[in-house]
Formats: sequence, structure tokens, C-alpha cells
Amino acid sequence: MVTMNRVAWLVVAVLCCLRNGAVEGFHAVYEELMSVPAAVVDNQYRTVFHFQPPRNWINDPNGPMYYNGIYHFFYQYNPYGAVWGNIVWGHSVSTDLINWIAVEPALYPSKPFDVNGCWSGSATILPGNKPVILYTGVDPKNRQVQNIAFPKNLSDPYLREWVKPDYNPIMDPDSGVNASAFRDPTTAWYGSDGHWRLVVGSKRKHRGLAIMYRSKDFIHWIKAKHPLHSANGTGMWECPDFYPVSMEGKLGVDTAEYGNGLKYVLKNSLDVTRYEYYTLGTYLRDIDRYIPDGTSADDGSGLRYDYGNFYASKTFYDEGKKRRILWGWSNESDSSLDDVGKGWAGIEAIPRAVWLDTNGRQLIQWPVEEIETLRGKQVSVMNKNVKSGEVVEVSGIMTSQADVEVTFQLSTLDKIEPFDSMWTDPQKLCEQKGADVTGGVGPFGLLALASANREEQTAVFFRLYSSPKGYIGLMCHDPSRSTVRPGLYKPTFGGWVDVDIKKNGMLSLRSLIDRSVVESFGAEGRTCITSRVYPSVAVDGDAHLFVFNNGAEDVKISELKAWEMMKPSMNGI
Ligand code: DQQ
Repeated sequence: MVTMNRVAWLVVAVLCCLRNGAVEGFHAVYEELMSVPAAVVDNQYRTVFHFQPPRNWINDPNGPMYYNGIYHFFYQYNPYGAVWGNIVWGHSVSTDLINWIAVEPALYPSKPFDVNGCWSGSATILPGNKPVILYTGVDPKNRQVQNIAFPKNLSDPYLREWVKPDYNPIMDPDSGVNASAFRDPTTAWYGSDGHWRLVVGSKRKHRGLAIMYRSKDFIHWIKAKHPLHSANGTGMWECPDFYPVSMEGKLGVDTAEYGNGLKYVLKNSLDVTRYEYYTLGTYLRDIDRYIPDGTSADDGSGLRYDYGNFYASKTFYDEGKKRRILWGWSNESDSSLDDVGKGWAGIEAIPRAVWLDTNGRQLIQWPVEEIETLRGKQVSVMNKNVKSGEVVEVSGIMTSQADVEVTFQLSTLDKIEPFDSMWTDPQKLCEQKGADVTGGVGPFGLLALASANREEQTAVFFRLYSSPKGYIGLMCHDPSRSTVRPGLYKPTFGGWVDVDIKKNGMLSLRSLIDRSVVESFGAEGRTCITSRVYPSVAVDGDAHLFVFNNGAEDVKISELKAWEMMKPSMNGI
């Protein structure tokens, strides 16, 4: 451990522990805090129904899989502290993706090929129903290498112990690969030529790369001549994910599926911006190239699963319910010193089913149906007009942990504002036009985790605009008043809403509110935004929920249903 004198330590604490709007490259490293055990575990901000271990730091979802009736979820975990470091693969199991049992870490640094870290990776189920993990190890020279691990005992339903053969690593950064930018292998897929394939995230200068490897036996891997895909100006591609989606319906398809009626998704997590983006496209298997459709940008400015705090995501095919499920990490947005004080940091967003929108231009995401088993006491509001400037309270349940579904009816759009073609960045537009900035049609939506006088509130809302090409929808999270605590990082987030508003005349919103997180699904899951917030008044029974409308045009709550959420069994707590 690095030792520092008091003054140097104070400088580091002040400079690096303020997550103040700045973008962090890779994970911030606070050596002095890495192994500070949790003195207490703070419950004020601990989520109730989001995935969390009992204490300490977590980040990326790793190797999710469904195997013999059990969901396995692995995650980057620091067993010794509440900041990033000492990383092992934490491991939990579940039969419903909601109630979790923690088992011992599956992978921890123990061999030369991972002595400096067991970083992210994926699971593949091999023929004969044999699961295998591929992960990034950090070797004694701090080179990133790819390793393989097998369950020790396939008859253990929880697959508690994993074996790392001594022939690792199975993929080395050869002369053409940057050894400090070579990580996060995907789930592998089997081709008709008898070769397995996978990609590993990398970069060359500022070009993000999905380097492809092939193998006949899953143990000897050869780098392909060209990457599956790359994009200039995007920097390091962390946690790539590559999978097919069906062009019809909501069912998922196995990663190895190929043929008519499928489109492919390539998602990358950008180390430079700490945002992810995905494109939809075609996989030309014969030449191992992925060609994105021209319908969204391939430079990091295009489609995202989530326009908020959501990173290092990974999907898996759930053979049990024939669906594709997305996991993503939502980091804290308080300071590292706050995290040490809380004794924990990081949550996983609620697992989401993912499928292709009928327009073929984007994905749709929806919380897995199992989450509804946690719905308790319910209240409803029906056919309620919300006038310009009006606020309507939704009372009768504890809204600090709630599932809220609301459909707004837009009877007239006469007062809609014109869209300015200079507005290219939805997040910036949401920053300019926060919840209190009056508009034509919108802002309207929810005020979550609000104090009674709304001094604290996290606003989740829509604004609509008209353009010569039609109506344009904007969805925002404005947490600028989420807490009266000073000095916290409270970024506004925003995304476009690609839905035919005129045809539907309706716009829906669902928000999962869980003490320090608001996770929202706009237009039936077409635009998703997650924010981490730290109210100090709007806590427990003092948290209120409102519907607001700061647009000139009235809107109608066609139907609102809100449920208080019960606590699942979460890793023993
Ligand atoms: N986190 C892991 C890396 C990955 C990064 C290390 C993304 O493997 O690239 O904890 O958050």
C-alpha cells in the first residue's frame, strides 16, 4: 500500500474524491481507501430492491447466465473496501432475478496470469451443457490477458468453486495489441465453419476496437486479421457486447443464432466519456464484419441503453424464459469519502428484458416481469387533468421505494414549441430546459423523492417540440434539486424519444424509485434514464411523489398506478 504524508493525503482527498462533473477515465484509484473496512453500513441511501452485496464496492456485471434453472450473477467486487480495488468476481445466485443468495467469490487473484486483478468477462455455455468463464487477468507486468475458468463441480447447483487451469492465459496481447487496452471478452458464439468466435475490447490511438478471436477447441485462440468492428474517435471500448435480436416480437435469441429475421447489436462502453452506445446492424459471418445500419451514429453520440448513470453493461440469453436480459452498473455520484462513510458503493440497475422496436431503429427495454412480485400497496389516479403550472400529489403509499407507471394523454398540441435544429445534444437541451423552465407541451412528468415543500425533488419529464419532419420528444432527468446537501454531483440527463406522438396521443413513463436511485423508462421503454440521488429530507416516510406540468398546454393523467415496493431477499440482508 502506498504511504503518504498527511498534507499529500489531504490534497488527494480534496482533488480526487470530488466527482464534480468531471469525466473519470477508467476507475479512479484511491489506494488509501481501498482496504478500509466498512465501519458501519449506512441504510439511508441503500437501495431496497436493486442488486447490492451487503457492503463494499461493486462495479461491472460479469458473466451473467442461466444454468440448470439458476441465474448466476457475477460482479466486479472489492471485498475489502468501498472504493474500486482488490477486484474479485463476486457471485450471487437466484431463481427469479430478484431474490439473491450470495456465495463465495468465484474468481480472485491467485495465479501469475491474474495476480494483479480479475477483471470483467463473460460466460458461455459449451455443448454438453458446460458453462465456462472467460475473463481479463492482469499479470505481473500489468499486461491485460484473457483467461479461462471452469466450474470445479458441475453437480453443485450454485457452481461455487471455479478452477483456473495453469495453461492460462489463453489470449495474450501480441505485438499488434496495446497490453493496457485489451480486456472484457464477450460471450463466444459458434460458427458454421466449426470455429468459436468472440471479441475483446481495445483501442488503437483514438480508434475503439472489437478485436476478434477464433478457436476450434475454446482453448487455443487466434486473433483474426481484422477486428469485428472499430470506430475512430471513440477511444477504448470497454465491455463490448455483441448479440442478435429478432426482427419480430419480444423473444430473445441465443448469441450463436444466425440467419434471416435477425439483426445484430454491438454495444461498447466508452472509457473516455464513461457512457455506452450501441448500434444495430448486420453481421456478415463469412467475412466476420459487422456493418452498422445508417440509422444511428457510430461515434458515441448515438443510441444508448440508458442516457443516465449506467455503464459496463452486459446481456445474456435466458434460455428459461426465452428472453435477452440486460444488466448494467449504476455508480454512485457522491464522493469516495461519502462511500467509505456509507460502507458501500455501486448498485446494479434492475435487469431489463431487451428486444427490437417494430420500427427496427432502436431497442426497447423493460424491467423483468419478476420485479412486479415485489409490488405491495397500490394507489391509482385516473383521468385527472393537470393544468398548466399545476402539481398533483400521489399519496397513500411509501414513495421512497416505489414502482410508478403513468400514461399521459395529450389532447391538443396547439401550444407546442418549435424545434431548433441547432439542438443536437438532448442532455444539453435538458440542462438548458430543466423542470422549472416553462414550455409549450411539457415539461410534464413526475417529481420523485420530493420533500413536502419540493425543496428536494428529482424531476423526470418530457417536453415536446414540432419540426418540419414531425414531432420531437425529449425525456429528461433533472436532479438539480435532488438534495439540499451541498457539493454533490447532480448531472442532468436526457435522451430523444423516438415515438409517433401524434398517432398515439399518449406518452407513458415508468419510474422505479429506490431511495438513492430513480430508474425511468419513457415511451414504453424506448428511452431509459437512471440517476443516483441523495435526498436528505425526502427519506422514508418523508419522501413524496408528485405529477407536475410546467407546460402551457394542459395534460391529462389517463392512468397512474403506483406501488410501494417490498424488500426481496438480497444477498443475506
Ligand atoms: N471495469 C473492469 C474492466 C472494465 C472496466 C475493471 C469497466 O475490466 O474495462 O474493474 O468499468
